[in-house]
Amino acid sequence: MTTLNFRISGRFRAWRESSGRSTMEVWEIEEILKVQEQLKPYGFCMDVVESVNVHDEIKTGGANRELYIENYIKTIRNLKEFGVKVICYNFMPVFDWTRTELFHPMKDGSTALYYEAAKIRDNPKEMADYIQNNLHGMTFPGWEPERMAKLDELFQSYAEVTREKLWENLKYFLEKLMPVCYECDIKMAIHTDDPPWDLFGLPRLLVDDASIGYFLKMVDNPYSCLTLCSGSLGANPKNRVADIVRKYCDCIAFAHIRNVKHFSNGDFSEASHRDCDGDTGILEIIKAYYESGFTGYVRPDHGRHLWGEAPGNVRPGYGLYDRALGIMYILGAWDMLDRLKI
Ligand SMILES: [Mn+2]
Repeated sequence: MTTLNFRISGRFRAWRESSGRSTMEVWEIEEILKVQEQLKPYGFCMDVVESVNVHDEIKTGGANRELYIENYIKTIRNLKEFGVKVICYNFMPVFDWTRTELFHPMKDGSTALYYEAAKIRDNPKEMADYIQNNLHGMTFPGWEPERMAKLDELFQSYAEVTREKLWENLKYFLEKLMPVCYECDIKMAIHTDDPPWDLFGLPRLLVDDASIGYFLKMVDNPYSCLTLCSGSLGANPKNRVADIVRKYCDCIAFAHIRNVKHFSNGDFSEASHRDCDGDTGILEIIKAYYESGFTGYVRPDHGRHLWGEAPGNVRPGYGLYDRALGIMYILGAWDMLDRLKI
């Protein structure tokens, strides 16, 4: 029987955010220890850590990048002490994941994250303010208030960063990390860009089959892997996510499984994990992982806000119930594939 590993990476991320410290600093042993103690009673391990964020100085190739790369390396070494095997990160300029509405009403009475294409053509500040105001004191990696307060400066620092330059800076960063990753036996798993297209004139790199192929060739090392997010790639209806899974399965260290629904005007909404509720092809994706013999880590990604989850009491996209339903949906499909196996 093929094994599907679920891990509680989201919990660790939530802790980092609530700690109120900048994600750009070194993650110190004492801090990580506190998380481990929090996880132990539940029987969870820390194989996967999400959102060890990459400083903008590294992405832009700024004057202080060596310092931040050094910090990153120290964090990798510290995480190694706790048995971490995979670090999920992203290389998106300025904004992390981007949505225009955090609690969009759905037909079934729930709410979900929503992307309205027309709004993205406007001022990025408006969107950033909207996100900040609707987090109700919660923070997200990549949306730290101290970063967003300096949005003009941030955009300025990316002014000269072309797509080619951004690829170069990613390569530089990874090549510095690879010997440490080998030594620590920790894989760097880049999250695909969300959504997978340029935003506000900022280039985005991991957006489709071809760019993923380019990335894997650029730093051809078993410790440079993918966090393949079906929801982020699936936001572009042209991306056939199940085919991408089959093609690059050996390089996927961490799978995010999530569903999105497209609209003809370019908008998209997040949806339940159930295949027919969206357009991502969740069952085909699970089948692709199964048939490729995937043994990496997987988690349901974002979910709807259900049963009283509302602004102020839930981290947008990270409701408890729908992600639990997502786990059972994925396991149900996986178990059925196992059952049908000849
Ligand atoms: Mn994801």
